[in-house]
Amino acid sequence: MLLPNILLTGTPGVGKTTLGKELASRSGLKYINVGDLAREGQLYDGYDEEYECPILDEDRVVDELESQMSEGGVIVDYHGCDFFPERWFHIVFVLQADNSVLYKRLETRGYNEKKLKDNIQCEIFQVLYEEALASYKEEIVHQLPSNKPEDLEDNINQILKWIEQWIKDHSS
Ligand code: DAT
Repeated sequence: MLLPNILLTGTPGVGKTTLGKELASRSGLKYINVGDLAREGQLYDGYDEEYECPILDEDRVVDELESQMSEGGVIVDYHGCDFFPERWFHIVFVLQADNSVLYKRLETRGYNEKKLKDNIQCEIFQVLYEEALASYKEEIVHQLPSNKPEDLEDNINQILKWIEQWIKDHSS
């Protein structure tokens, strides 16, 4: 059976992991968190002193994921999307949260002042939405509100329906 690949992207803290894991458990698709994958495989290329975090080795991440992505049925979660091959994804969701909501979530994570400010600005200027539009066909890029538990439930139900329809459309 053919299965679709789904990209969940958006500013850190918008709820990608929460949605991705729940969606995987309800759909049977596989969930991959690119941040975790990079940590486990040490897929890094240097260190960013300003943001105090390792720099992702994008080429190695792509190589690492290629065979699974060609098989299909993968939900990918990452706060960036311009380095993945366009052909990998059948649909792209950009999660969004209100500033006040996101601020509280990132504060709880213990982000420093600079990291907090930069991430809130990233959300205000819709950086990830613009990146998704520049990297994928406009008609497969969708924004999803991710402020409250009801949003999560609505998003899951909507995506589950889309997966079901995609499978029907691609079975012969
Ligand atoms: P991300 O993976 O985008 O960094 P996350 O899934 O770790 O974000 O979520 C950050 C926090 O927000 C976490 O404490 C769970 C909470 N959260 C996520 N989606 C939510 C929603 N729709 N309603 C309420 N809280 C949510």
